[in-house]
Amino acid sequence: MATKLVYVLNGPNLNRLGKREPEIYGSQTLDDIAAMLVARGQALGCGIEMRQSNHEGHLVDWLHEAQDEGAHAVLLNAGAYTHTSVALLDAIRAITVPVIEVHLSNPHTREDFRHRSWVGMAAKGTVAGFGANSYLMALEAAAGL
Ligand code: DHK
Repeated sequence: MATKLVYVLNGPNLNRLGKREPEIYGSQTLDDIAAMLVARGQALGCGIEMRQSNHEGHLVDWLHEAQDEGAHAVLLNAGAYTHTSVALLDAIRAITVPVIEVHLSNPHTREDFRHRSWVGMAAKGTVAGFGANSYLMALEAAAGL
């Protein structure tokens, strides 16, 4: 089975997972999630390229890179940039690789300012509210695209 390359891009503050508001985001670290994704990816025939940055432009650059590297799909948890970044919306529209929006929490049950998602306006779909499992569910969906 040919390996499908899946970029998993994580935005601001997600490097603090495990320590950051665990009642909202859970106790698993981003490294824990990466390990889960790599293991599930092996079963699904997907190679995982895991990245995190607190800087918006890095996420834009990595979306372009995913296209240039021939990625099969991108999982994107843009953190708070989800709710603010027209640049990310434009970057998703600038590539043809399908992007799946991922969130640990369910932003729609939280503050009003989290209800708008610029990422979601261009994403293929969204998985939110299942903690670290949101990433695994999104990977299953990506593998099936
Ligand atoms: C992560 C964040 O950092 C927040 O800014 C989003 C998202 C929700 C998450 O649930 O993974 O509002």
